[in-house]
Amino acid sequence: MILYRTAAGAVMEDDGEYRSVPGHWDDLFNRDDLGGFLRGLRRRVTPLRRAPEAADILAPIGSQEVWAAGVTYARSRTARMSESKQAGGSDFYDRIYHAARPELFFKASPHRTIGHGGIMHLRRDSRWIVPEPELTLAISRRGRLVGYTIGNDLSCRDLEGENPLYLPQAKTFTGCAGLGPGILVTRRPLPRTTAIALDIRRRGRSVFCGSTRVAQIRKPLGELVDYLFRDNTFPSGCFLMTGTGIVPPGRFCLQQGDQVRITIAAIGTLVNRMG
Ligand code: DO4
Ligand code: MG
Repeated sequence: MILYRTAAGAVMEDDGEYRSVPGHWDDLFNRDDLGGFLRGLRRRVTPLRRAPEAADILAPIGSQEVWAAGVTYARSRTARMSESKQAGGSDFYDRIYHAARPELFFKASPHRTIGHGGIMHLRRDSRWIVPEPELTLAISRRGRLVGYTIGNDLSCRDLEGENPLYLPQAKTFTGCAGLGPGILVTRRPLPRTTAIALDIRRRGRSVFCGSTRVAQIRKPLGELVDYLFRDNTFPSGCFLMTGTGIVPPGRFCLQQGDQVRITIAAIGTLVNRMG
């Protein structure tokens, strides 16, 4: 079951049928029995006559914070080591890749988060910006898995490479986080063979595509959540982007007008234009 947030309220999709879901988004997000509640609606609520229009789908976020884990894939470690070599920062990334404590950072508040079909923002003082396609966990205020969505951890490689202390500026700015289109509601682990695919299109032509698999993530996802919730509370729940395993080569940089498409088959495709 996929839960969408639309201008008219929450909508669930199940086996190609769409139903309105009663309730406030933050309350739904934090229901311990969300899966059971949605399954119950299949009997009680008549399906909508048609699917919500793509333009009506909002980011699946209410009052949740968006956090992110970093250097969870070998590809990310290699890319960070090379971008920070000149600044002498490369050792940090190798060490964090092997360390027990993961890299976790605040990524975005709801107002910096862009949903499916929305325009993300390229920082004007960066010359090296890439999308980071990331499996993203939705986690309730009690630390329980609500389900999975797709995240784009838009990142400025020149800033983070110049000095690791610039990380907050490289990561957090207006329109920096893509999220959606909806949340796959399940408590079950995703199969490790699940693919994450990125396609970047410029003037209708693909200029980069790549893919990875959930199995390439170095740490168990539950361990990332445990660290995130250590001495940290999330009154409305949160999202956790789990790191990127796809980094475009060399100095590849996004341009205004590019379309970024991220697909995780069980969840859908998150599409955003860069502005
Ligand atoms: O430390 C840099 C950020 C790492 C990151 O965002 C990732 O690996 O996805
Ligand atoms: Mg990332």
